[in-house]
Amino acid sequence: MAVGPATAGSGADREDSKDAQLETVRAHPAQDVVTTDQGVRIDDTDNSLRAGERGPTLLEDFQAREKLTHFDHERIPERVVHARGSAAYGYFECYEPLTELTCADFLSEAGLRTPVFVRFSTVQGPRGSADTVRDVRGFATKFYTREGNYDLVGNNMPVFFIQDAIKFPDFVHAVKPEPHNEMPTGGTAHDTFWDFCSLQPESTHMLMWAMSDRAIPRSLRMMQGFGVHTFRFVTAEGRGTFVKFHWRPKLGVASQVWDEAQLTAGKDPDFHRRDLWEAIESGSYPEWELGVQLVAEEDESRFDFDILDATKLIPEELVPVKVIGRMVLDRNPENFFAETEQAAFHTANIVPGIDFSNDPLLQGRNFSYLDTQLIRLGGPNFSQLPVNRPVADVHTNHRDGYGQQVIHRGVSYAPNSLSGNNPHQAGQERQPGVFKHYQQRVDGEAIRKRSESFSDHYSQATLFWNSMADWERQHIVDAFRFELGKVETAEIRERMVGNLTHVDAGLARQVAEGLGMELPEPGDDAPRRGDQASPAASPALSQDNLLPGDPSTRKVALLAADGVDVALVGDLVAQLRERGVTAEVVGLHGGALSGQSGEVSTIGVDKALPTTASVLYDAVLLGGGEQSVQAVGANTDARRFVAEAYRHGKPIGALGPGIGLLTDVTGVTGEVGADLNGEEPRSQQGLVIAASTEGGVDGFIEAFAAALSAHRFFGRESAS
Ligand code: HDE
Repeated sequence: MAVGPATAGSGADREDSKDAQLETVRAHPAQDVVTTDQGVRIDDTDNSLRAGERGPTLLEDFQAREKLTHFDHERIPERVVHARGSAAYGYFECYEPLTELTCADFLSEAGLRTPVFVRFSTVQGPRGSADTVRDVRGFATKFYTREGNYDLVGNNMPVFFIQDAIKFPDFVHAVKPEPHNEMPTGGTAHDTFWDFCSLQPESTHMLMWAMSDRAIPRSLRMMQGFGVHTFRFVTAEGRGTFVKFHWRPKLGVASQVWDEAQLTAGKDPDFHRRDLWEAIESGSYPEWELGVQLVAEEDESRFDFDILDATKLIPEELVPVKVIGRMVLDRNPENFFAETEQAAFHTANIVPGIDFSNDPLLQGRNFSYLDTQLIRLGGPNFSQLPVNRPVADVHTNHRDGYGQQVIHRGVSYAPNSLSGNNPHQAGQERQPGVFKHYQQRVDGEAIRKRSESFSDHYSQATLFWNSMADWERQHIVDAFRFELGKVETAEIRERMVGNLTHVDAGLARQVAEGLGMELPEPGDDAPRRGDQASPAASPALSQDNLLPGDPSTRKVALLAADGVDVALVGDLVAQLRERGVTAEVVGLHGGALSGQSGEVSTIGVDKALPTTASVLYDAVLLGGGEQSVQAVGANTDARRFVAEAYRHGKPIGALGPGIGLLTDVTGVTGEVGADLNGEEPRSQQGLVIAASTEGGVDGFIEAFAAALSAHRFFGRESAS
């Protein structure tokens, strides 16, 4: 327990300091007799104490009462938003001292590692909802620094739906399931959400992100993260610099497609949770780099948007992202409730060297998180829970409250003479390691008014649209059609499409066509600010420019059946695994496959077809020899597996007879199909083929790995 007498300067100095602290409270399975909560060893927890074998249970059965009572109280309220989440521990490593910008200790030394706990979440759905819904993802990081906990509570999108925190209850009431029937679970395709957004045009930029594939990530490991607000770095001398935080995944940014995401929600509602868990268990530790955009205080008004407005981003073309460190997640929690569920993040948990800006959304968040945690975690002592406890020492005069874990000795007021006036205040002078608020002049009328500089709700929505690749635009149009198509009230649909006319006429027209409605006249109430110093397009926003350089941890299903070519399949799997790819043999049945002469082979089935699905993989391989391919081709579920992968734009590799199966199942024609002839290994729109395997499969694997790195091939439709 870190709480105790003052020991100035002590605290964490190792990346595993948090783990060491947690070890002191871990309860390992005991090789002992079961006890009550009071430590009394007991004989039987299966039968309650009865008056006779068939008689009533006795009130004096304290064991049964204790067991049932504890169970009855197991649940706590789930988070009001971001209820569903998954988390992991790891460390942050600083690349270079940033002392010119901030006095934050964890950013002060190259190679310094600080333990972290990161929780990813969806926003709308309850704790038990599916992972792959269309939604924003939370990306909350707790840094257990030597100077106290710093929480960077961000999302996977750089902007937000509203500008002022006072609108948050309205927004959440609108996005949550409808009040009368508690539907839909986990999604935004319903009237109240679109009613609110259509009446609140400041949401338009964020809607563009939410309708893009960013809202259906392939993996939590393949998402960017953003602090969203403008924060401040503060130096030891008190000089401030505005800062925006960016997390960049080493694995690139990748998404599912909408049809796939919906199917995944049924096939594996825990898809993202499992993916994160398995990656860490297998030693493929997810990694992000932390970047910052820096704006000098005197440049605050240099842009044609307000940097205090959380519905705006700073285009990277205007202010480049400077990479300052990396984060690796390398340890799964051991108890979901104790760690992931009880974790409490708070935007106001900052450390010396970091401070707020006047962003009105951030200012409100700084109130809300502690407030909600007081009820969710049952009182004011939740920072003593193991996952939340800082590794820095804690000395306060706060006392008592539910669940107090500390036996405080001595007095609890200041000034005092009985404890030598301890814990004492550091005083007004600037001192290393002591938090001091950034000093800024604040002057103004008390006024409930949005700044004029927040009034442009469309320019950056247009910027986002302009920055998208064709396939991204198509997916955005499809998403609007889906979501608004589910809205029952015609006026809401019309109002929303009317707003979209201010973003882009073509977008609005396509959405209107899909909904079968007339294109509404654009209103004239869409102010755009300034001289448009921002670029017309920002390539940094397109997922096309955020692909990984290699295929590592991508998941490939090699469809195979009895009669398999053992040498070939063994070679394919081995070569893919060498490249860091997770290659799995998906067999028509479990166990092992037989070889070409019917012998029991060494090819074990990783997943039997009935237990898995195409949507759980990034790519498919066909071609384990003639017999195997024939059996796969005769199986309806296997054919569907391939067809779905094709439909979802995934790489499909086919060898020898597998090529016939590929063309047969997908019906691929035209330009793409034409290229599927010939002897040489070749790749066209993610369809990678090799007619012969006699000279080895190296060239084929190379092309297949390149296709995996490219993630998806949406040009297939247009090329066929
Ligand atoms: Fe949150 N948000 N939020 N939020 N938020 C919560 O805090 C809130 C906002 C974010 O894994 C709650 O402990 C207000 C923006 C994440 O435990 C609550 C406003 C961003 C998480 C709350 C916002 C976020 C939360 C619910 C408008 C991205 C999950 C439970 C001003 C920058 C943290 C809790 C975790 C959770 C309030 C807007 C991110 C109610 C008032 C913008 C990642 O306090």
